[in-house]
Amino acid sequence: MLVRTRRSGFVHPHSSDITSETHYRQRREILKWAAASGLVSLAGPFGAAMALGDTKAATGLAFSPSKVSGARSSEALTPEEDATHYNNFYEFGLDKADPARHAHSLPTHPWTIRVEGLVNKPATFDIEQLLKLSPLEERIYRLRCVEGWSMVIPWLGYSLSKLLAQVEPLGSAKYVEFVTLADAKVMPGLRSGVLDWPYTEGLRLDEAMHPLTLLTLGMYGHELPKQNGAPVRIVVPWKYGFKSAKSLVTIRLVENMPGTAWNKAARNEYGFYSNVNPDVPHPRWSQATERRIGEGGLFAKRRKTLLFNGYEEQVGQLYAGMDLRKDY
Ligand SMILES: Nc1nc2c(c(=O)[nH]1)N[C@H]1C(S)=C(S)[C@@H](COP(=O)(O)O)O[C@H]1N2
Ligand SMILES: [Mo]
Repeated sequence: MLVRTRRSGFVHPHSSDITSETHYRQRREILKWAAASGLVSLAGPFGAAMALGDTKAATGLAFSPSKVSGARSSEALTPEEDATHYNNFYEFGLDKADPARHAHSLPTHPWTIRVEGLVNKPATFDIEQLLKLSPLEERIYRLRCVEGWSMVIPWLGYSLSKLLAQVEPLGSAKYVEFVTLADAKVMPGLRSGVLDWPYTEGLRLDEAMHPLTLLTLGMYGHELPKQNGAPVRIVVPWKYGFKSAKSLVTIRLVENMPGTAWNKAARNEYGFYSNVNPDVPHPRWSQATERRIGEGGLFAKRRKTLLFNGYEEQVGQLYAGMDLRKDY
């Protein structure tokens, strides 16, 4: 548990939760950012709870419209409790409750991410370096899972393009491959053969460079919970949730379209692009509507799914001239 001191307002680790000095500094960076941006004070009575990493508060919190990007301000945030207890992270089990139950075993500090492949300056970054690279922004994005549910989550991060610019992609780089951690010692889910581990994903380079593609280090005003892909993940809001790979260890720029975990597992069900599209059904179910997690469970009215998850205006151009039924 973390405690807040009256003098500085900073959060110090309690003796029961002494983590490494780096971990502590990383937390402090995120909290400093949250305070500086007014996030904590804006959050009013929820602020302290958010800063303390309490997963129960912040329900339906209304942020000032100027902070909203990528989601209509009329949409309520998904309660943090739901966003952190209804997860897909197959490395920790197949049940939605498994990641919250088991991901505590994931050691996230120290952590480095390697950016390599067809680049001028391959480099390894630790989390502190990532935090220094660019100010964190809050991006409220819808996340639409291919299974037919969605959430609205306030992520903290910055455009992946800022990281990619650091390594200077070569002209021959056409795709970006994301490789996530696969450590059987801490990930009980690796015993299951549902996917070919490590979980990998990919984007076309122009998709990866699109400003909406978020290198994500936090959510709800604090660092990412482990079940949500700590310490660093990708969020691609116009694509099905599985494109948003968690707990990244390598980002590789490549010439050819990379294989992806779900495409390898079921080629006819999950294509490379995986853009949210109400008109292209999954072979086993419709994608026309979705259930918003936190809205009255199974009895809540389903919402209409929007093309590109509602981000058509921003990303539609990337697919001009493509047949989205063929390139699903
Ligand atoms: N490494 C890894 N990343 C992953 C997954 C996974 O199983 N392993 N599941 C994906 C799926 S299907 C979804 S819907 C989102 C869920 O993200 P969230 O739990 O933060 O909402 O993570 C994606 N990223
Ligand atoms: Mo998903």
